[in-house]
Amino acid sequence: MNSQELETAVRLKLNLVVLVLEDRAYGMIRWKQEADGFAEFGLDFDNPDFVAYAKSYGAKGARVGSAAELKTTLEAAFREGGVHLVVVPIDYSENMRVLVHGLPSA
Ligand SMILES: Cc1ncc(C[n+]2csc(CCOP(=O)(O)OP(=O)(O)O)c2C)c(N)n1
Ligand SMILES: [Mg+2]
Repeated sequence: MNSQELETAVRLKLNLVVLVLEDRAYGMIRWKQEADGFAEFGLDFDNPDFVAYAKSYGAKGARVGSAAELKTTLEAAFREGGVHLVVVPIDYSENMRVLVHGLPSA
């Protein structure tokens, strides 16, 4: 939640790959609140163009369009070196079914 640290990473010439899970929301907080029976409130947001945002810092930016593309994009980023931001559209809508209702309680 402190994306301006991209500046530090670029300035120090780090080899760093950052993943952004893009859901236009505070997704995990929504999921936890729902699991605890709270009403949903104020959790949806618009996102910036993260690829353009990364480039504005002098980092490389990419957005994946499929699960298969994630692997090739990450491999290329690690191979190339430098600072990369990889945007991954994510769908948390299965969380309740899989991770709450689908798991036996401890
Ligand atoms: C600087 C800062 N402010 C607030 C928080 C509290 N916080 C933890 S997770 C979260 C929501 C994160 O949303 P997002 O980055 O979109 O991740 P998602 O849960 O959607 O995957 C917040 C506000 C924090 N960790 N750091
Ligand atoms: Mg989010």
